[in-house]
Amino acid sequence: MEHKKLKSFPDNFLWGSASAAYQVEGAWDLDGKGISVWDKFVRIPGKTFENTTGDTAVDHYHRYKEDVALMAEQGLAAYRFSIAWSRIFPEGNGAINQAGLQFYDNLIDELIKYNIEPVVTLYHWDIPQALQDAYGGWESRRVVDDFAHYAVTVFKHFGNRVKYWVTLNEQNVFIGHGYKTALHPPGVADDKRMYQANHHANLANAAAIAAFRTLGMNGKIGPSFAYGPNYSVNADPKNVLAAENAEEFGAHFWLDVYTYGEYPALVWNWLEAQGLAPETHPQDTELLKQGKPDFIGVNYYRTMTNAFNPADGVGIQAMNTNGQKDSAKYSGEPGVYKHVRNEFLEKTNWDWDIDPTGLRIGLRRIASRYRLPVMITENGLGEYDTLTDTGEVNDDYRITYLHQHALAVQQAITDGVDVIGYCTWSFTDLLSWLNGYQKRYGFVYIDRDEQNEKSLTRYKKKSFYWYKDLIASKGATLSGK
Ligand code: BGP
Repeated sequence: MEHKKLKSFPDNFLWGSASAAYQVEGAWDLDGKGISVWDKFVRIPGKTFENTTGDTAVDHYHRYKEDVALMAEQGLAAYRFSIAWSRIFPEGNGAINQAGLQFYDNLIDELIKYNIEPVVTLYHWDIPQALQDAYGGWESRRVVDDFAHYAVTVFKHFGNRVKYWVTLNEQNVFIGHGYKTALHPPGVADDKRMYQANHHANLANAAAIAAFRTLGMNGKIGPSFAYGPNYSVNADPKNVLAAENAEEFGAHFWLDVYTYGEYPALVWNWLEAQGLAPETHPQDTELLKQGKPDFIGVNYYRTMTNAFNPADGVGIQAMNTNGQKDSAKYSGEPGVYKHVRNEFLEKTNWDWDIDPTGLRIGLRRIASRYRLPVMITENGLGEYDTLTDTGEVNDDYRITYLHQHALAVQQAITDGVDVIGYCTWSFTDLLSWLNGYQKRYGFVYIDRDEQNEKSLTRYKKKSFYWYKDLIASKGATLSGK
């Protein structure tokens, strides 16, 4: 629908930006921090682009005051960041590391000093290695209690200052890459183990939210989901069916559990037939139903386009982690769907389709099926940036991308979707898990690359000023009204 006039963004809209502990902090073994699975994984040669690590990352651990001052200068209303579980519990459970709490106390206090709302993610992929060693991390039910205990600890400690919490970041990605493609730790490729680990993550998510309710926390909580809405390549019914399969397996399979405490029957039935359904306990459904979130966090980067895939069809194929356009191959799930090229969309140099309308479509689908508010917890463009001799980065491509996506959010709000915030990915440049430092997302350029930490100096990009103006206008500059 084409609206004659777009609704204004709400006054309390959270204009934000986001990061994750491993990607920005550095200080991987400082001040009592334990080792996480990523600290170990990146040390296996060939796992990341040019063997990059987050050992120093962009040194946010030591430079958080400078970074928060830049956020304040930009006028950010919210900053989403994650707590490194192994900074608080170096062994995953047991003794608390006070220095870990202190770091996040300092960061939160600094944000509040400038009226920036902290949005805190409990888990952005960095489970303590000690729990991986002790019982296989997400593959054991024991993780549910340990995660809930960690969550309760940080709720109690920071809850007087933090009102927005994200439980798990992109469960679909850390489980998929951890246990199917083997691209993330623990580097397993086994569907049966994947669905079991995923079930435990569902329980952990629900246990954290249930504890949040029991404690009577004053705030809102929800998971962040990597949502790539699915299209059919054309109107051939067998391709439309494949696209619906992709939406069931790629979205409802998680979002239904978060919202309704139940797996979608269609996927569950398929998993049972394949012998892949996870082992469950009779009391699981009761716990899952206690995990209903206050909002759904959406991390949106792209849509996926689908076609029929026969039972002996294509499976997992190579991703593009080197920034050479057209080097990615399209993956699929044999007998279910396969992803294909969308000829209507441009791609980034990392082969991600650029599709602002897809964000509007995704928001509407969530509103329609789940009837919950949405916080966009990530959206951004990963691209090469060039720092000029005069210290400028003219990232007009990023401005265009963000402008079009923020406008799609405004259109979705006008359609009737309850969107409570928009966090770009990311505030500063940071480590891209598998793509090193050359795939940049930030408003703030960081002087470092894969080979060399260089000066780590911060430079404001052109997009920094664009977002500053957008926030100051409360979004009015988007549609020119
Ligand atoms: C999301 C993650 C982020 C971030 C982003 C960009 O999946 O939650 O942590 O990395 O994607 O992805 P990438 O770094 O692979 O380009």
